[in-house]
Order: sequence, then structure tokens, then C-alpha cells
Amino acid sequence: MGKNCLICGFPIEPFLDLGPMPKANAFLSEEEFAGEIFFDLKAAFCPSCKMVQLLDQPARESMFHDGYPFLSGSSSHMASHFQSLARDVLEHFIPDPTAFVVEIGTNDGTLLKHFSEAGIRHLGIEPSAGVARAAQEHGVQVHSGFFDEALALHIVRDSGPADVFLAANVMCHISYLHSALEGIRILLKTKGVAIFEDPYLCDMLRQTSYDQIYDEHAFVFSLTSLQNALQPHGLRVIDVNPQQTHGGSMRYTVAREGEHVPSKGVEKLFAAEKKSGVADFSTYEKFRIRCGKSKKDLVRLLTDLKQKRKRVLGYGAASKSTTVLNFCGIGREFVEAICDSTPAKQGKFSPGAHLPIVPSRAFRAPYPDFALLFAWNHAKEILEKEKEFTAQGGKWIAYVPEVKILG
Ligand code: DWN
Ligand code: SAH
Repeated sequence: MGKNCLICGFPIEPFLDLGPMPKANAFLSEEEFAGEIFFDLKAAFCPSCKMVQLLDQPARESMFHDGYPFLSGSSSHMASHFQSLARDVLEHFIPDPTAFVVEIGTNDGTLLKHFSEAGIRHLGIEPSAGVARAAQEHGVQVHSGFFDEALALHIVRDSGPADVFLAANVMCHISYLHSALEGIRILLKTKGVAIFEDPYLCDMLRQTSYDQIYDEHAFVFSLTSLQNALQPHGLRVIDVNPQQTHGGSMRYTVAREGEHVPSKGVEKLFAAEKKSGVADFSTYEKFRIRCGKSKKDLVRLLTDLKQKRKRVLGYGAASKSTTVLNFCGIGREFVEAICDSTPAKQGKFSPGAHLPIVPSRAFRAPYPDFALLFAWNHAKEILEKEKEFTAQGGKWIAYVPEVKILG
């Protein structure tokens, strides 16, 4: 039987089957291989509200828990990005020193610590207790839990309404989006604003970055689909700002309907999305074909390198790498290991493909011949850091927007 849209209830149309997939961040030990759990990773499009979504998502507690390994602060570029977002918010949306800021998906506090340091009353909401503790260590007030309507009621009761609601790379993780949006409606002051940043659908389509699709990403938003989701809650997008982060994101500023005048950029983006075909199923069919080609090209390149007895190491055990490795069927016969700076991933194996995760310091002479750049969204930062690899003749392999050897 077909499934219905998580946003509007209309029957959805599957367009991409990425096969049996483990949870993207379920890094595991050898003893855990036998009990590893897989689900079917499939993406679908809603012809009515245009939302791109997963057909199935594992239970939220099984993805976001005490051992959740991702740390926002693992990229210095992201840390600067969040510092400049905080500066913007402090300048434009904090009416007076008594203002209250709520952030969800606080993670290790990389964004919220700037509000804490500025002496602004704030609250972070973070279900993954391990990373929430890291935020507390940065002096950030955190409640460990999942943001939804019920939690919003508690926050208003205990702390009052919010001037600013921040959600970087988290709204797209929430399959119960209506509950979270209702929570925002409950929480915001009349003139308050919510700022979301999420991977942008048109960037994913343009770059064939199918690795944005994994268990945690219940949705890939466009302005069109997000506005359709906001509408029943009396909320609307009043501004949009494209971002280069995470391989192409959109910053949406959201407010109560009628309380702020939407910028011209909003109208422009609606028109651009219409033109680019976000509302047409054929766009997603073409995307599926490009994903198939990307897989074939990557496997062909790795097979060729293997035949030539070249050493290949992965760089950055990103969530996205779980999709690529499992969809393409890439195992240790092609890629020796993945270097990653995250302590909680090191010494474990990648989900499904079981590549060993080794610390970044393992990326040194004698270098491999090739490095497969899984964290392609941090290419600038990583290539700068690893100049020595390139200087002594090492080559980077990229697969977004297409499979190629860089340089
Ligand atoms: O949406 C999400 C985004 C915000 O973060 C979450 N669902 C999970 C996570 O996605 P991701 O794992 O794909 O994020 P990154 O930032 O692309 O992951 C990069 C990985 O590479 C991290 O494990 C850290 C590592 N890394 C490294 O080893 N050396 C990163 C950099 C910049 C480095 O220099
Ligand atoms: N905002 C950070 C972290 C993004 S990763 C950044 O941009 O780098 C997504 C984070 O959202 C995880 O830390 C996860 O535990 C958290 N999360 C998932 N569901 C949530 C919910 N319902 N409420 C609050 N946080 C949530």
C-alpha cells in the first residue's frame, strides 16, 4: 500500500530507492556487526504540497541518544559560520537585553554559546545527551529532550515567550514537523522570528548530492514545500538567504503571518523554484537517473584504482558517507579506512560498509595514493589543512557534483 505525505496526508510518489541502509551515525564495534539493523532508505515526493521526504524513518530515540557522535564544532568553518549568524541575530533581532533565545538541535553549543557569552537569556533543546553535556561545558543552558508542541508549552510556562527561535540543520530532521511548527507558534512573541537553516532541495538536485538523503533527514525542504507546511500554523517565510554550508543550504526567516513584510527575495525564490521544476515529478525521475550514473562512475573509478593497486583512504566519516558507501556497495576492498577527527567515531567501523574509522593523525606519510572526500561540503577547509598530501602527489577524489579526480 502507498504512503501518505507527512505534511498534508496526500498519497506520495516514491522516486529513489537507495536500498537497505543502516542509520547514518550508527558507528559500531566488530562485536556489533551481527546485530546491525537496516531499514529501506527511499525518498518520495508529494504532488500536493511538494514536500520531499523519506518513506520510513527509524524511531527518533534510536538516532538521537547519549552516544550521538556528530559535533557541530568539528568544522572550524562551521564554527565561524555560526559565530557570524549569532552576530547577525544579536544585531537585528534582539530588541533589548531581556530578550529570550531558544535554539533546538543545540548539539555541542557551537551557535548558542555566543548568546550565552553575550549575556542573553537562552535555552538550548538537545535530545542527544552526550553532545548536550558538551554544550553545558561551553556555559550554555540546555534541556535534554525533543522539541515539539508539548515541550514548547512547558518552555513558555517556565521561561516565557521567545524573541528568537533558532534551528540550524534540525527542522529537516523532525518527521513530526507539524508538532514542532505548532511549538514555534506557541513559543514566539508576536513580533518574534524563527531562523531555520537546512540543506536546500535545489542544491541537492543541481549537484546530484543524493548523500543528503539518510535516516536523520526526514525532509529536504524547498521554500515552496516549507511554506506549505508553515501555512496551517499561521507562520510564513519572510526572508531567504542561500548559504554555502553543508553543500548548499537555505536560511529561512519565519514569522507570524502579517507581522513582518516578506522581502522581495522570497517572491524571487518562489518563482525560481517553479522554473526549476521542484513541483514536477519528472525532475525527481531525472535526479534518480543521475544518482544511478554517479554510483556507476564512482564504482568504475574505484575498481580501476584497485586494479592498478592504488591505495585509497576515505576522508571524513560524515553521515552522508553512509549513504554513498551502502548505495554504491563500497567496502574495504576499495577503501582502506576513513580518517575522521571525531573521537566518538574513531576506533569504530562505519555503518554497513564496516570501514575502520581512524583518527585524522593517521592521514600522514606514507600517504595513500588517493583520498576519497566524503566530507565534500568541507572541501575548502580540508584541502587547506591537508596541503602536504597534495604537495607530495596525493590526489583527491570527489563525487559531487560529479565523480572526478581533483587537480
Ligand atoms: O544534518 C546534519 C549535519 C548538520 O551534520 C546531521 N544530521 C549530521 C551531520 O551531518 P554529517 O555527518 O554529514 O556532517 P559533516 O559536517 O559533513 O561531517 C563531516 C565529518 O568529517 C565529521 O565526522 C567530522 C569530519 N571532519 C574531519 O575529520 N576533518 C571534518 C572536518 C572539517 C575535518 O577537517
Ligand atoms: N545545529 C547543529 C546540529 C545539527 S545535527 C548544527 O547545525 O551543526 C541535528 C541535531 O538535532 C542533533 O544534535 C540532534 O540530536 C538534534 N535533534 C534531533 N531532533 C530534535 C528535536 N526534535 N528537538 C531538538 N533537537 C533535535
